[in-house]
Amino acid sequence: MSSNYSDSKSPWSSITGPNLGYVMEMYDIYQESPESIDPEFAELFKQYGPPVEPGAEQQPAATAEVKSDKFGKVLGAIHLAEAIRAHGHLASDIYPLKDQPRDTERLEPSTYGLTEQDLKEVPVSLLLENAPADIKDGLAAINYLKSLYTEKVAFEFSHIVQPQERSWLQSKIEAGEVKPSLDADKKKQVLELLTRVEGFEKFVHRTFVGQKRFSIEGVDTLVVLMDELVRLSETAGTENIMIGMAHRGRLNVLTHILNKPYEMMFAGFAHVSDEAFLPEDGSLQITKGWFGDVKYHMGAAYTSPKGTNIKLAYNPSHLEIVSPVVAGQTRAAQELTQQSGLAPIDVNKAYAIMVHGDAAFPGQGVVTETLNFSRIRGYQTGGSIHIIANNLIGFTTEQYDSRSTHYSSDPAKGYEVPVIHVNADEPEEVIAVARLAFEYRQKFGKDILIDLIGYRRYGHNEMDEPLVTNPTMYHGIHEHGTVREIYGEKLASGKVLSEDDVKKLDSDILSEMQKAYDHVKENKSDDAHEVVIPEAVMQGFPEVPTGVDKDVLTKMNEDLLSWPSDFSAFGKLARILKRREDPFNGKGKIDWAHAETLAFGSILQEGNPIRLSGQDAQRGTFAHRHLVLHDEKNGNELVPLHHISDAKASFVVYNSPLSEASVVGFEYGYNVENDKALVIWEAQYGDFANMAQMMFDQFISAARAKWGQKSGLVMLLPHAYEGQGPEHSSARLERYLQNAGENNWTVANLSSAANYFHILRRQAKMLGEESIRPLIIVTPKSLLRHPLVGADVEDLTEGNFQTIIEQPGMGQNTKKVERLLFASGKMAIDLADRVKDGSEYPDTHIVRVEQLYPFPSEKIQAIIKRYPKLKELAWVQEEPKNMGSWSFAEPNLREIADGIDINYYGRVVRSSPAEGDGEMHKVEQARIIDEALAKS
Ligand SMILES: Cc1ncc(C[n+]2csc(CCOP(=O)(O)OP(=O)(O)O)c2C)c(N)n1
Repeated sequence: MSSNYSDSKSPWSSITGPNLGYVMEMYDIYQESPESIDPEFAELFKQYGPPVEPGAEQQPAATAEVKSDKFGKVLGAIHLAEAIRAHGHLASDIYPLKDQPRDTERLEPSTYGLTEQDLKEVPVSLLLENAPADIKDGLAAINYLKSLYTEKVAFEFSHIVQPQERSWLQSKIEAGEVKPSLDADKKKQVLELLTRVEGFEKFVHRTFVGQKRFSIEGVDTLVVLMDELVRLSETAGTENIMIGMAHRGRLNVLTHILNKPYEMMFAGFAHVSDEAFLPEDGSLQITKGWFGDVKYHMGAAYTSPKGTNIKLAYNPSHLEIVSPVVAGQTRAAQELTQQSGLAPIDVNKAYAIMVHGDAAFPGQGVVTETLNFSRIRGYQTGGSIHIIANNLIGFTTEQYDSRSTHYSSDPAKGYEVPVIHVNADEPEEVIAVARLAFEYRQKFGKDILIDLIGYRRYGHNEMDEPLVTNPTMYHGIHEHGTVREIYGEKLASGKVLSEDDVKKLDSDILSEMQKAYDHVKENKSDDAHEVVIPEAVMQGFPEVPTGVDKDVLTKMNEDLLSWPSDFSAFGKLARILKRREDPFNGKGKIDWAHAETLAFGSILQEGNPIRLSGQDAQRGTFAHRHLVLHDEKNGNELVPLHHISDAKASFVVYNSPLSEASVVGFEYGYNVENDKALVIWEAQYGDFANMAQMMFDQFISAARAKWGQKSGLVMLLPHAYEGQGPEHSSARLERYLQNAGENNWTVANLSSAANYFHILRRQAKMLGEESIRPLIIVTPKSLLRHPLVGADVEDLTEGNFQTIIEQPGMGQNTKKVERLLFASGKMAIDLADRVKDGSEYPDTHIVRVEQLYPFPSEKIQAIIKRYPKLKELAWVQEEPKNMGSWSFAEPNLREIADGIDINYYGRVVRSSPAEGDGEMHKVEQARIIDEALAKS
């Protein structure tokens, strides 16, 4: 067979690298049995002979030609090179303690039947594109690849689907761009930063003995990494960096990334007010609640001299839960919402840095929920930079008890996130990795993960003795030098600094800290600063008119129903929606969804953007909403709310991914960042909200009291007992009422579309005000289209939100009424259905409690006073007695009952919220109504 490969017409001339390897493999098979390969290939081999590496004629004689009997060796070398790229990470030197096995077997030439001599004979260009000039043969190429893929940085990116991304990463790595390249000045800066990082921990350790700080020591280079990202962001003109992180190293990040002065930090440890030490230039902003939180949960916002805003999100103890919140904050910072239509997004304006723990990352599902946002249109932010501050331990639990994956970072691979592992003892490599990650995000707009592998110098907190539970690991740690020591020695031996300079840097920084603490002691005010509940929170929002001018509503309704002539709406839906003209012509009622759309339109006209999300939120779980119409012929989307006159702000409605925790967190974060936006999350059914329980407990209900963080988030929780079983009946209202306090949120269970219209508008008017608070609305299912719930146009043009509604027609004769029944939502409508005009129940009056919290005591008291013969106040509810609103309402009623009997009508105490059987439900519901309306 010919071995003259220089024929320029050869089809092989344009085939390189792994593809060439494949062709060679085919050729090997062809030689054995020509008929077993693709006939087209066989024909080419017949005509042109075996493949050749391109440009072989320019190679030195030794490598210009590959004898066909060497194909096996060449193939082996190509496989070896690919193995280094794909599996080099398993053999890499990324563990500072060197306590993990390095799997080098598949990187040995012998595994592929190769000797060093064989490798020397393999042409470089078969193994490496654009090889550096000093790489002269295949052996040198393999060693070069090993130096890139198996030393202090390791890469995993073969799981990425897009070839452009893979080859971009490969070319960056193989061009040596992820190798240290710092000049002497930068090296000195890095040492100074590391000295500060370590010095801060040392200073606190010995000055505030026994106080928890969740020391960063062992992953000190986390600060170096974040500092580099900040610098890169400043150069790129990024406006906002949103950081989410847990306890580990947080105080150090606050100090050295958000520039919270040492004085403020030490004042916190000394339990004295830190206010006096807040920088006067306004560069640092910190909010505080009146009830407070521990120092390693507090956030801050810092504006760097170059104008980049860096925000560290306030954070509960619940690991990883802040990730989606930060994603939502980031998205809000990227969107332009002050014009009608969709909100355009500029992902270069902001990005998130999410710092994770190595045990929490694979353990907490909210991490993958958040990763899943990365390419979903309503939630993506053009890529977050994830960092695992990997100390190889969680509390006392070692990796083998923590996860089933090889790396902590492995869940990210399912989301096509490139993973870079880096030895945390190597600050220069860490900086190189930061640069690659930043550039990758800018280029591909996708998440990337840096697994910063170090160790934890102390126990979980500094009082723990880790030798008790993790002796082997900690014997190793006790013998291991600190990152600063190792780097200081390196700079000294490289003559960048003298040993004395290194020592002096350390002592100078410690004395700077001592001075700062002396300053605190000299200037401390003895009274720990007391933050009081803001007046506006306690007062509540005034009753403001929320009606909308009839002409405005009429025009809006027309706009909403005037679709472009070339838009083909689904016929049946079009007919249903066109019926929305009727109430404006004096026929029929405005139903729940119609009222909602009109409220949204009016809010947009008043300048507040709206973002609504939830599972199937566009159509609505109960096929009632239809805020996005789909052209039946081509699937094009039409959002009628984008076409109303005079809208001044954006409107978006997204079908969310099927998750609650992360979506609620995201919407919460969005709303914190854009406080003028009406942000609404809707549960598919109300009780699914308990999948996001920690968002309600840790953020939505408590964030203001803990951190002074305001929120106007609206949550719609479908609820009602309609015989659909335990999981589709109750929104677990009791949970929200149990957490109610200090006017932290509004909880409503509504029975009227008009009232829904007004409460949404009232909420929009509160946005950006001191009195803002989240709003939880228990929303209907069958009541969505119920005639007793629908509104007339006039109900929307006048008035405001009604915290209570008296049953029309009842309670007329004040001298006869002996019983006052209270009910909310569907229960109130069931009662209304039964009593009709009320004429058969002269001794009874029904009051619908629309707003449960804050409880409308004054209004109820006024009604009680109206009826001198009252003998009974009765709470009627559909939920079991230990659920729903009874336990909350009872003490509130007792306070104003003035001795009148208080009774309960509803289901008995149960462990499950509703019957599984629809017929049983009907019997039970009828019993409650019968008993509640039994005449005395
Ligand atoms: C949701 C949740 N569960 C349990 C804890 C208690 N806890 C605090 S830190 C910790 C270990 C975390 O390990 P890792 O994620 O590796 O972070 P590290 O502390 O090692 O930095 C645990 C279990 C918590 N804070 N949050």
